[in-house]
Amino acid sequence: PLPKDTSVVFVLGGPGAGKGTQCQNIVRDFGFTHLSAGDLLREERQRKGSPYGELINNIIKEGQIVPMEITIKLLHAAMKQNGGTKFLIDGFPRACDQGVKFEEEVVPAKFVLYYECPEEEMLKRLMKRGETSGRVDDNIESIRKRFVVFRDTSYPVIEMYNNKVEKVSCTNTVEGVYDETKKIFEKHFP
Ligand code: UP5
Ligand code: MG
Repeated sequence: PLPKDTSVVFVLGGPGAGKGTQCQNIVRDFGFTHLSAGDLLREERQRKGSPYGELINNIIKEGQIVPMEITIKLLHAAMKQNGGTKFLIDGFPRACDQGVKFEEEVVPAKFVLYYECPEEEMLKRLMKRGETSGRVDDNIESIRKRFVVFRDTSYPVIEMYNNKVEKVSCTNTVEGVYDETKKIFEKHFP
């Protein structure tokens, strides 16, 4: 079981909005542990002996969503193993039922940080990152699919959490976006 005072913040936003980038700054200033669901899935995909390697790879390439049992198991295990009490859960939940299940089985989220970004900006960032990232989903075909899944399945999560959502616009510089982010964390974790 997790410590009683465990705090979780869901960090959401479309593909390439800047979730991972901002999480690094929050970790530095507010002592959180950053757990990217996508990173955990990519790690699991590479792990020798993982029964899910191929499944995860295919789903990620198609921009689809990995079954939540797998993702929640990886997140929960990483939280227990880390031993800390403050977690940024980046890129999860990607569908409403995933949020419900995680909050039931693991811990309720304190709030939801939503990075809002227009698709054309996310597209530009991902195409640029794709020149060097080596990610199987940083190509135009996969990116288009990721956008559709975000719009249809993941955006409703933001609507579901409604009054628990802190929205930050991402069309600024990394520093500008972080200024806004920082204010939110200072409010919730004084
Ligand atoms: N950049 C960042 N901020 C910038 C700024 N303000 N101005 C200019 N440039 C900026 O940033 C993306 C790029 O933009 C970087 O090059 C950065 O320098 C630049 P990053 O911080 O990496 O954005 P992020 O939002 O983290 O983008 P990411 O691609 O990681 O988001 P996704 O949500 O698409 O990817 P994730 O790794 O979370 O998931 C990948 C796949 O895994 C999913 O598509 C899905 O198939 C699967 N998945 C699940 O199935 N379930 C899950 O729970 C999670 C993932
Ligand atoms: Mg990321």
